Amino acid sequence: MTTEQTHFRTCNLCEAMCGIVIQHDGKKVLSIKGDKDDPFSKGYICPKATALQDLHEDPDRLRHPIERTATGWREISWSEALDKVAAGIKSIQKNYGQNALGIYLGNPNVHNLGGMLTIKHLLTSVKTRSRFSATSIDQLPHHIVSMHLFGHMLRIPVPDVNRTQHMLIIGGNPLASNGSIMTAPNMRQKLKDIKARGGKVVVIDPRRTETADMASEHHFIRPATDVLLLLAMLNEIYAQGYADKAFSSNTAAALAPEVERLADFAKDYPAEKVADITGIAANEIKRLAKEFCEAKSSVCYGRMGVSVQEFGLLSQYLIMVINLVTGRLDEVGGLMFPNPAVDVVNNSGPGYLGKRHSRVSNLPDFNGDYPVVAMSDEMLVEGEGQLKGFICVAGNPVLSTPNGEKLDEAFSKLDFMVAFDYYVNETSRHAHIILPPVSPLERDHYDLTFNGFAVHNVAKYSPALFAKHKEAKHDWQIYLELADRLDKKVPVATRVERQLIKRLGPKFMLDQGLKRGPYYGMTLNKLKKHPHGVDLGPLKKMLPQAIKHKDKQIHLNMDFYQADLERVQQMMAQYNDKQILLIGRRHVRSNNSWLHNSYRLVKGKPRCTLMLHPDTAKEYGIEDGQKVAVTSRVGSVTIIAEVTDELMPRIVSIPHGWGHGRRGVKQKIAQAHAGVSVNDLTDDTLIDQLCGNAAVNGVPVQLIALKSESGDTDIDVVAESEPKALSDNIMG
Ligand SMILES: Nc1nc2c(c(=O)[nH]1)N[C@H]1C(S)=C(S)[C@@H](COP(=O)(O)OP(=O)(O)OC[C@H]3O[C@@H](n4cnc5c(=O)[nH]c(N)nc54)[C@H](O)[C@@H]3O)O[C@H]1N2
Ligand SMILES: Nc1nc2c(c(=O)[nH]1)N[C@H]1C(S)=C(S)[C@@H](COP(=O)(O)OP(=O)(O)OC[C@H]3O[C@@H](n4cnc5c(=O)[nH]c(N)nc54)[C@H](O)[C@@H]3O)O[C@H]1N2
Ligand code: SF4
Ligand SMILES: [Mo]
Repeated sequence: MTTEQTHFRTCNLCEAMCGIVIQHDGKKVLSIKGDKDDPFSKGYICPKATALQDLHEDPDRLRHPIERTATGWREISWSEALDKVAAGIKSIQKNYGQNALGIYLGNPNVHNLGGMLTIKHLLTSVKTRSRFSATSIDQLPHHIVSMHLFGHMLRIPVPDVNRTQHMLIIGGNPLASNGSIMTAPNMRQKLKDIKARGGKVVVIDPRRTETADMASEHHFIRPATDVLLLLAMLNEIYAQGYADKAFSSNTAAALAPEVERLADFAKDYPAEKVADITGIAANEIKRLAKEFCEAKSSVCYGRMGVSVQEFGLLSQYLIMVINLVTGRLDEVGGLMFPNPAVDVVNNSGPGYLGKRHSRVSNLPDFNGDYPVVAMSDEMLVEGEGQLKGFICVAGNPVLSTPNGEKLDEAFSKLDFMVAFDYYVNETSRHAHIILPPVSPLERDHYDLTFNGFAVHNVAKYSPALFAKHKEAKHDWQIYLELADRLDKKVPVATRVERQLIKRLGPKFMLDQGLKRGPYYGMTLNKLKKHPHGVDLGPLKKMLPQAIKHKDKQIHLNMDFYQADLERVQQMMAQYNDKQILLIGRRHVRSNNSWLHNSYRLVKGKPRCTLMLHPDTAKEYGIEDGQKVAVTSRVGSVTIIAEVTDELMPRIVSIPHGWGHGRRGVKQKIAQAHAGVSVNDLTDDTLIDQLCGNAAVNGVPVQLIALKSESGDTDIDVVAESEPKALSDNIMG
């Protein structure tokens, strides 16, 4: 007889680290609820938490390795699969060179304890320099700013939301996303609390989002013009004399030798000059700056909308600089450095930009990864170094990176591809072999990354809820078993580490990290005794010791950023305020491209719609519910219009992660709610040239209203390219 039991864990689906309580009978999940005793999330969860059950039980989720044959997929044993993958990789590298093998690491890697701790073994064993990751369509600017200023790419300060009196949110929608580079469950309550204690929340966004709706104030802004708003604010901060006042009382600015030079940085950008382009009136910009400076405490925070656009890096730099010169960095209620129990900063390299450049598009690498926008050309353009083989680890770049159709085609031409994934999705359908890991409920969890971005210091460990099937494998086991097959001659230390991990599981490394961390007496055993987690207190002042530069000073690296103002000038000179621009959107029931196979999450009104303002709709003869062809330089999609004054006129929005109608996908529920992929419109040549980050917000598009009878047959959203059968290729 099975009895009902209770299990506590931390949800690993997004960055918020919510505590959950799972009732189960030893085999099946009975319910998933918020854990009221979790010191961090205090009972809050979002609707995605229940998807952990759906994912675990999903009949479409792969439980065995599969191989593509001329007649379809067939299950194969792990040893056969790993042998074939190793042979495939070796053959590519022998025939075309070490770097002819590409590898892409998707977002879920950073939500995976075992994966994070062991990925280096996979990377060192495949030895390729052709590495890519989701970072370059996401938080790359945050890493570069922190690397420059504080000496480490992961030394990223976060808003002290629990204590601030004024929060200026630029291009973030934490009510849908549950926060990012700001691990902060229940942002609705946190923002309510700011207002309740007499503070203010200001949102700058081309869409009146869920977050904007509950803010004290919201301003529309034309996409990718935030850099102008930020320059004008910086200019005002000096013009109104706030910067000088801040320096005298503030330690962080005193640590930045170049700070005086900032007085001139934005002098050519008075509010009057940027008002028309941004869409925010000059007197409003002046007021925004004044109120930010006069609040008892304040913090400026920018996320996807400001990072993943043409001026993402310069904008994130300006956000940091504004916090610095107004005395908000490393201050209670400002931008503060978390102090996680496992100090990832001290256990990893600081990062570097532009050591190498991509072969075809000549874009800089960051910390060994080339930008994702370079990926398809590296496969399609012939010549020495052309990618012929590929490993996709927990990612779906066909749906998640710009010019998805081109990438789709590129993958279909590879000689060999392997995907480590739960599903046959839009990307892994091109693989010759798919290696599926265990479900999140079958593994131990600790957030190595997101504790480093948490707005309150905590440590929480979750053991696996269910034992995995004896033949199933963790991601870390897949990495190590492949590494063993690929490089037999490894240094003794590496061999010993691999043996230890195999024997003890990667959690022994977590234990070491906890013991070496900043909290005396912290061990894995201690965390096991506290199933709800351990409260390590509010954020504390961390400067100057948080700085990783040897001289313990903040390096503003001004010349590098100042040079980018030339591009800003060009943008202003050529600006066309009539252009329709496309931006993205997130919904609380969606998670990038991969939770659409949970019926609970996709049911209801279709969410993959084109949002546009009534005036824009009228101008193009578009009615609510009508089909619209949206076209960009790279492609077209047909999508249903959702007319709403949430959007700024001339700005349209489509969420990413949809487009499951491509042939060969095997996720029944997702296919029945297919939608279209916005990344069939986003452009791999539209980038932030300062760092190579993708620019998916602010994409120029054209709109055409379609008569209902024209349907979507004239715009083909189903990929033409069918993957080559494995037997046609090197394994045959
Ligand atoms: N236009 C536009 N594009 C965007 C964005 C946007 O805002 N607009 N957002 C961007 C951002 S911020 C991100 S992070 C990227 C995400 O882009 P990706 O990381 O490329 O894509 P995901 O949709 O997260 O796909 C994750 C895949 O990993 C698999 N998976 C999940 N968990 C595990 C696991 O534990 N192990 C393994 N092996 N596989 C697993 C899932 O089945 C899924 O197929 O998308 C980016 N793309
Ligand atoms: N439910 C859900 N939660 C998620 C995810 C998900 O897919 N679904 N993905 C997770 C991931 S990987 C990430 S990185 C985070 C992202 O977390 P957020 O950055 O908070 O997420 P978004 O909803 O993309 O918010 C970006 C906002 O920027 C606005 N915007 C677009 N262009 C511009 C612009 O040019 N300027 C300004 N000022 N604003 C602009 C958009 O309208 C949008 O409201 O969310 C994470 N959480
Ligand atoms: S907010 Fe994120 S961590 Fe919290 S329950 Fe939802 S998906 Fe899980
Ligand atoms: Mo992301």
